[in-house]
Amino acid sequence: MKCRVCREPAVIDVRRHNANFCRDHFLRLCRDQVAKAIEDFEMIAPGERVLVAVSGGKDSLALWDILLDLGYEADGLVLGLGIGDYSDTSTAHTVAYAEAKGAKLQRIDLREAYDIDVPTAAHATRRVPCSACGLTKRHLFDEVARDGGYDVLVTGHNLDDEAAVLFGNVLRWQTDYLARQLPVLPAGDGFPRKAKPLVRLAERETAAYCVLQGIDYVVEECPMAAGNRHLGYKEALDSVERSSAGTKHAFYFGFLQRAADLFAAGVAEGQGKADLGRCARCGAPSTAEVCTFCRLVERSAGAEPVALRPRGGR
Ligand code: Q46
Ligand code: ZN
Ligand code: ZN
Repeated sequence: MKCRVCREPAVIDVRRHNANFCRDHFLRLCRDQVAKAIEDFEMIAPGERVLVAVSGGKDSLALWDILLDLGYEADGLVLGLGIGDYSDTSTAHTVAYAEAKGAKLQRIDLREAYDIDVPTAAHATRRVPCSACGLTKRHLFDEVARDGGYDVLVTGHNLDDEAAVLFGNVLRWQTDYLARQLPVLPAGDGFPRKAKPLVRLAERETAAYCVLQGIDYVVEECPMAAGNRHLGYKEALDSVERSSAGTKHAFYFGFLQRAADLFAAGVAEGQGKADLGRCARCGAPSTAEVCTFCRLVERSAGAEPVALRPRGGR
């Protein structure tokens, strides 16, 4: 197995590109793919300030590393979600990376800041954990980006994630979601611009990137994710990809090139609904007087902490 670029021994094969790469050329491939996504979709302009939503997993740490390498002013934000050991390990990897790199990291611990954690908030509000978690993350990422004057908030969604979400949205013809499933969403209505610079990299590649760069990341999945639909869609697409390399890429980028505009037509610009008001408590854009996050905190703060429960249990 030889590197496609330099003919030295290769360390990884990328079947989607029908090629093998040595360490250096694989790392360069990853950076080039991120740079291409940023340029093609106009995600980040030179000189803009970037906030990276970091989870401590391979994707967000690889993303942060590549952005710093490409010369962007990229700060990290990590949330202590209170999901048992998983959250502690995730935060520890993120802090270790930031310290080693001398990168700026902001931390918000839900228990310290709001007296809540994801399992307890899910229980108190009768939501499934990923719903309580998702709305909390979106709220806090948006808030920190807004308050910190960042131009863009980036997340570590990779090609496998986006293809799986697209697959789920198509299976259920979620046309509203399809209209917004883009690699970049413009700022608007008090929301920051949001971008996913890893859409040209597969999960296996971000993992290999971290290993080759010596970046330690949390390997376990979140315990709340077990059995969720998203993982099922990923497995289904993995099995297609195994017999036909490049299918995920063709599926996702084919959607962007040929179908996304059709769904987006008629949907108002920006990310929120028109005429959004502001939450009376926190000032976030909201359709109600008090936003969903403030209501979640109101109902969960001070509640007896609940033990971790597998998904589906309440
Ligand atoms: S962290 Fe949160 Fe994910 Fe865990 S509880 Fe669900 S949403 S699975 S990305
Ligand atoms: Zn090479
Ligand atoms: Zn609020």
